[in-house]
Amino acid sequence: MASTPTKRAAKRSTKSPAPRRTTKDASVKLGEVEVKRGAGGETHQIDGTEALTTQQGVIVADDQNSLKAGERGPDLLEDFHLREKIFHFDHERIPERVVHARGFGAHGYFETYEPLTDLTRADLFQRAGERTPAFVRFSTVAGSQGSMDLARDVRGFAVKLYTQEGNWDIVGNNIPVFFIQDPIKFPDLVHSVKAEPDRGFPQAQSAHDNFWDFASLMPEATNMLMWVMSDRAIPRSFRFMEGFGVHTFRLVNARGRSTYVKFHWKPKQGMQSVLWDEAVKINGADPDFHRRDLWEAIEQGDLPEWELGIQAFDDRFADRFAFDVLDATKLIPEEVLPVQPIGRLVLDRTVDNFFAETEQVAFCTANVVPGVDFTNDPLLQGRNFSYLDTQIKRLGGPNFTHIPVNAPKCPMAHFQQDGHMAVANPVGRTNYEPNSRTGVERGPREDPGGGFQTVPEVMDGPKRRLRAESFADHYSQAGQFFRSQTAVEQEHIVAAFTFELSKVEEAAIRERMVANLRNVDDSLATGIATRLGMPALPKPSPSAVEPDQTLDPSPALSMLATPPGSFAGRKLGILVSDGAPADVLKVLKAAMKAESANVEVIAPVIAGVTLDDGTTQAADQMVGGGPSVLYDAVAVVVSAEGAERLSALAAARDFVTDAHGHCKFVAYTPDAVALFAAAGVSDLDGGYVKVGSRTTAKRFGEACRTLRFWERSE
Ligand code: HDE
Repeated sequence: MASTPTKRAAKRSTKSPAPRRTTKDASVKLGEVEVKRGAGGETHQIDGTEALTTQQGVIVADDQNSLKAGERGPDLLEDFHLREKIFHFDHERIPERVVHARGFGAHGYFETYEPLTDLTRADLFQRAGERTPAFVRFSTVAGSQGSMDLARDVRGFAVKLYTQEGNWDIVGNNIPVFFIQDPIKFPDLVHSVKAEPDRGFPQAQSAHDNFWDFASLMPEATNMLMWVMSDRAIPRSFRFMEGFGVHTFRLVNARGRSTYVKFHWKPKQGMQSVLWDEAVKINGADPDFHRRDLWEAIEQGDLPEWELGIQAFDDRFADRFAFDVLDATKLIPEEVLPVQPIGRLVLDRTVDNFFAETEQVAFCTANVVPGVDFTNDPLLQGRNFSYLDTQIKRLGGPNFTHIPVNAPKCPMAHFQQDGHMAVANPVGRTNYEPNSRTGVERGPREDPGGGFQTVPEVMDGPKRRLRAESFADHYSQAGQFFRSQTAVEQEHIVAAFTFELSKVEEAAIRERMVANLRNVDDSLATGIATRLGMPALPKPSPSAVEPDQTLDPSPALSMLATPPGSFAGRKLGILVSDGAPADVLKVLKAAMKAESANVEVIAPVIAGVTLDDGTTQAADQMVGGGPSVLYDAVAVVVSAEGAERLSALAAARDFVTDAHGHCKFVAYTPDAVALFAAAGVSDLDGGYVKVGSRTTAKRFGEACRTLRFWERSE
């Protein structure tokens, strides 16, 4: 008969009190599902603390020393605790995603605004106010799991909606177009951007020969290149970026009528990016900047929110539109076809365990529900194969849907069984269909009425490997994107191309790229060629279709043309010193509260400072650990003596020079001017606000709503 843990432990140890069996804290929560620690859902306790056990549930008496033969003798094979511990550790890693390896996830819900019965029979769109649980994972594409957050890259924006009729994944990006038109080029694209195979670097960067060699030979990538060289590719945070389903999908109503749709996620917080110089410095100061931001916002209750919108259209629109709606390198401008809001996504819960949820979540474009269907976008068709396939490799077998984060939250019944790590096998005797059983023994049956139906699109045509003629215009929308940007954004694009191409060693690649860009916009190509020091502007590369330079600009493509006009959810960094005026600090904090913004205090030492009224101000960061790149705006609130001391610190001077160079709004007290001068900033332009009272602090808060004082860069 098995002895109780209490008896066993009592026999084993004379020192520690006997552990008791208790049901307190008997389970851990992984997502929605409670995982019991023991079969009985109990844990062993010693003095109110959970007892350490092996995976077999045996209480461990000594976790400090392995079992040895003699005091200085060799380790013994019979040490099952040592072997189990090391064995499990050895197998902790699973293959990282081949792309989008670095990601960060959170839970939330999607709320439907109004029923969309006319457009779709999808269950989640049938009732106003319906809330559907959601899991979202944001990611970068090129870097490994341990790479930095602020890489110049497209961001993944993958949403899993646990609807009552199955899981629906919208596996999108923060850029509405893609590099390639055909899935057969995806491995080449990814090989080219990842580390070069012989040397194993660069990490998480497109600024190298292989990427630009490939990109310059693939004119279809040009539109996407414009986006990745724009500030969209260095977002301020996940909360401040748009998301796109990219492909054209279908919504299908109960009568089987299908409507084409493009999906858009619009951040309620507005869009915001950082400058390249900031991105580079943030990567050093806080490589986890984006994940920390999302984590903190949710933990503080400042819940990130996006509106889901659709561009809905029919065949008539598709036939008339200048570009093929099945071509993922093209978008439909919002000015041509407005985005209609249909619901909102709110992220309200951080994960309990990064590995269990963020790492093991498995998205798949093929996860659609009745009322949603695919189109023949070749890229989408290719993805439908790839995602399922890659999960099997990554998660080790076909049962990854048993993992709580991947499991549907609606009823499920099928005859699929066994395989690695099967934890939810069907019960009963019958595991095949048809069968002659009755009652519960009969098992599930198909439902032609309620089940998923594919739109019966008529297909006709020869079986061939080809690229449709309608996919041939590679430059017109790239030019439209460039011309839709503000002057500041255009300058950033020119600078980004210049930087990236300056890292390319082979002159021929640089030249070929600039030759392609001549088909986009001559001012863009000339600007880059000049900055690269090219002796002559190359001829435009031949293009299959004459680029249309007359497309109307689309202001919706520019971030700065559509500013949020709000500082909410942003962060002010206040640099303080001993003797700093307490009343100014107080009014600044109040002004930021009124803007729904956060404040961090940066002091010469982490212990904080003593203010002029004798109170102590704790610090969130010491000056070397809280550079101004981590903040959306800064304030320098110091005493005369404090300014002098700070002037001697390189980190404090950099705090000012960077904030200035990055066009940030700066609040200051009069004594700060000495520090500004030491940092080489003597011309205090309109972005500097002297703060001494509630009114001036409020004025500063209002100025911050513009996010940056761009006039400084002109
Ligand atoms: Fe992906 N992509 N992709 N992709 N993708 C993956 O699936 C693939 C594409 C996107 O947070 C992989 O689970 C092919 C477009 C996101 O877990 C893989 C093609 C868009 C994520 C894969 C594309 C995306 C992935 C790697 C061309 C925007 C991360 C790991 C036909 C609409 C999801 C995985 C997460 C991940 C294949 C193109 C977005 C290998 C073959 C276009 C957001 O299956």
